[in-house]
Amino acid sequence: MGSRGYPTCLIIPVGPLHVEFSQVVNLKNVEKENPELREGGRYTPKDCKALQKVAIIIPFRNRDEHLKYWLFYLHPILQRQQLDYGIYVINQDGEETFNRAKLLNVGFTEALKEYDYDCFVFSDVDLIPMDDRNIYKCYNQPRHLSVSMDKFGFRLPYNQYFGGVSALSKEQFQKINGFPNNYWGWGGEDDDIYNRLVFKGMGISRPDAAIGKCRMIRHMRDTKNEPNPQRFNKIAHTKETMKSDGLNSLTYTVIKTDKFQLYTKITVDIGSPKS
Ligand code: UDH
Ligand code: NGS
Repeated sequence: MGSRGYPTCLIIPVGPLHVEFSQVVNLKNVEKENPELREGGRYTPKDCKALQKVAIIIPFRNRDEHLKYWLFYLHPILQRQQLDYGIYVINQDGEETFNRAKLLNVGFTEALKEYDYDCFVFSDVDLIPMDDRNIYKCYNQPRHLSVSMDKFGFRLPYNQYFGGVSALSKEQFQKINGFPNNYWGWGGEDDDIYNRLVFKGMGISRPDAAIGKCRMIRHMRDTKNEPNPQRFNKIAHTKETMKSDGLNSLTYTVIKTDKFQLYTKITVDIGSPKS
């Protein structure tokens, strides 16, 4: 992309956005409303130099209705933010217990095979920002973006909370050996990531509570994502386990890659708790 010589892109935000989930989203319409997207959900600003090259990684299984809302709301926001971005939905194959953090490691690795991304935004499929000044980019310190969620009364549930939506540069991610691979089921993996950042001497950067407002699409608990009974014991040992559990121990098999107009879907076999 010959962006050299172009001026840095100027962001003109809207500010607070109206977000609701009453209307059904039709993806054909979303495609029409976002004509500048390239195959796989890629966008590059035309006449200016993007601030950053951002891969957005979404851990996924069986949440197509949520994904439609996410694509409907996020594509226009990300384009207004003038990011050179790509959307990667990492779909866990099979019926084994869900593993959010391992899927995120896969997303990081696979996205880098496609393009020289310098920033990675990890987002749950059911979280929509309510203000486009919450920029989906990386900062000097790892960024927590979903700081003010409706379900927590628009505040942090606890100070160390790092779940929902976060952004790490390639260097920040590699410094912590990526995310843990062995949190199967719900809970704790985001606390483990927080621990990793702290043990590597980093701090968390956050937008203020007004700009960080976001809505979660209400839903029932998923099957095969029950609370992990080992999570408390595991987060007590991050300091030792992070050396050998992460990017340096990641194994998986890509089953299928679909390049849609609005996103890239990578279906992956990540094994099971026993393997
Ligand atoms: N995810 C899936 N499929 C699953 C499980 C998780 O796509 O079967 C992804 C999805 O991106 C989701 C994220 O992983 O947003 C995190 O899932 P989670 O179950 O940890 O978190 P969430 O906040 O639900 O979505 C928490 C339990 C909800 C119980 C609600 C009872 N009213
Ligand atoms: C903590 C979990 C986190 C989780 C957070 C919010 O207790 O993984 O709650 O959960 N940590 C442990 O269980 C050790 S939520 O209210 O969104 O379901 O992200």
